Amino acid sequence: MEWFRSIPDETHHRAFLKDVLTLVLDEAVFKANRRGEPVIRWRLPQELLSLIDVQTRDQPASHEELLAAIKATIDFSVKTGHPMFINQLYSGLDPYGLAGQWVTDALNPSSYTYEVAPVFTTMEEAVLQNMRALLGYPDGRGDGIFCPGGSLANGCAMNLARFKAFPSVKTEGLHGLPRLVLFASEDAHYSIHKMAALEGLGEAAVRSVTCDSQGRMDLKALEAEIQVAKRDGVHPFMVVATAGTTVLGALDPLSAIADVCSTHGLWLHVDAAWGGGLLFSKEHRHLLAGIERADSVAWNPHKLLAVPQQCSTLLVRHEGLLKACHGRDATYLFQKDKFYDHNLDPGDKYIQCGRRVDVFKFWLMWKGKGSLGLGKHVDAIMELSRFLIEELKKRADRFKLVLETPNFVNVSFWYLPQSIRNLDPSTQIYRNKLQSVIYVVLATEFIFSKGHNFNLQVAPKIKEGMMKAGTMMLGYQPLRQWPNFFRFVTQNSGMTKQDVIFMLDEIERLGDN
Ligand code: ABU
Repeated sequence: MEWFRSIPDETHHRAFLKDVLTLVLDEAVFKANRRGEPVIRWRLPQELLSLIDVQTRDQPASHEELLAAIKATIDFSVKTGHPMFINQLYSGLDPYGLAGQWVTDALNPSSYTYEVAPVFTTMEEAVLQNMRALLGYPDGRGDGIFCPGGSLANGCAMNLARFKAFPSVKTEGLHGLPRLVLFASEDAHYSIHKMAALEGLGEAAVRSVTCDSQGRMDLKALEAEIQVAKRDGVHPFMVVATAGTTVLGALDPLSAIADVCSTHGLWLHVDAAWGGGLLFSKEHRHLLAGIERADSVAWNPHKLLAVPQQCSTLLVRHEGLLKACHGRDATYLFQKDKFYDHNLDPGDKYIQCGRRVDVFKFWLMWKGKGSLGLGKHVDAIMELSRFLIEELKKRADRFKLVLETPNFVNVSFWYLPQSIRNLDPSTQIYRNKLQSVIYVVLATEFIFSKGHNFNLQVAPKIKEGMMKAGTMMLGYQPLRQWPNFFRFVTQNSGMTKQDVIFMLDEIERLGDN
């Protein structure tokens, strides 16, 4: 087989691409995501190496070999569009989104100048403006960028907030600046610490604010931390509020935090990477009340709105600040004497130079469903999680909610296997602890002391069972004082109530095996 040249030879290239497309549609899009098909065919790396030849070689592979490798890659990859992929803050497979991804990839643009990406740079500005309008910025004014993930969106916001307070930081770095600190809740995303380290603030610059019983930033604790910082002689410059914490899905009280920020002259950044999509829902958007007062907002449409990975944005109230903070005027790209208005080139307000286009898949979904359709998508997911809460309450002898009344999509819960439930009811441990969280801790210890093969942890064992059976993927984690619990999150509005029941039944089946 002759090697493929990069200028398309229509006969050969078309035949190959058609074969690949058929394979992808059959194996990765439709069949793969049917109920009853495995979410994953779990294999260890050594087994995978015997199934897929991952080495690249001097000699070209034949088309048949390539098609076989593509099929194996699909077979042994996780089917994130499957209704039972409920593991992470992304899932679902949207046909418009996928089509948008394909069109983008076929055109292979880099979105820094109007001349190489006229349609996409224009669409980016329109979509960012419409997102700002949804936030509640007057007429959608302000600025914004697409980011390579929510962590970098948060990092850019921190950099902007610091630049606004101390513009000299761009040229002089940290020299001569006071010790800067910012505030984020103890459940804020870990990127805040990462970015503080990356940006020379240091992890210790992030003052952790305790959460209330629902996982929301505690306002009294925030005020107290600000006072401590001022007493310490350090310089507070920013508060990071979270609209949808990763584990509990908590929504910080944004209006009240905005009041605190305005009293103390602090930049308010809202990390709405997860919760931002609520703004499309007429029924639920009130949960983000106060977001319109933020100086900046990180919002990932690839999360709640199920846009294909990756689609992250940073929206900013202050016009011109991104360019002032990030700009470098590289003359080989951003010539001022272009034959068109050079202000159409968005590239210099970004940190990256070359940049993949993430707007088109989102634009196509928004266009194809309308704001109303995206709102219905959010409503359907919220309804599903309310249904799960009811089901968990019906099974209260077997499941225990971590938060009794979560108000976003996340539903966190423990499963109490039969071996725990069958504790002798006459014992003190049973009588005292059945209804309490402590019970779960004691119960896992009890299992361990009895030599049950639960490796001290119920959730990891059930997780292993579901992945090896391929029936579903559901995440778990510990949080603060709580031992491992399951976290239900979905972004797949194709998931049904029957799927939720299947999930609970499957946990019971695996947990009692
Ligand atoms: N910030 C990425 C979220 C990962 C997850 O919790 O699924």
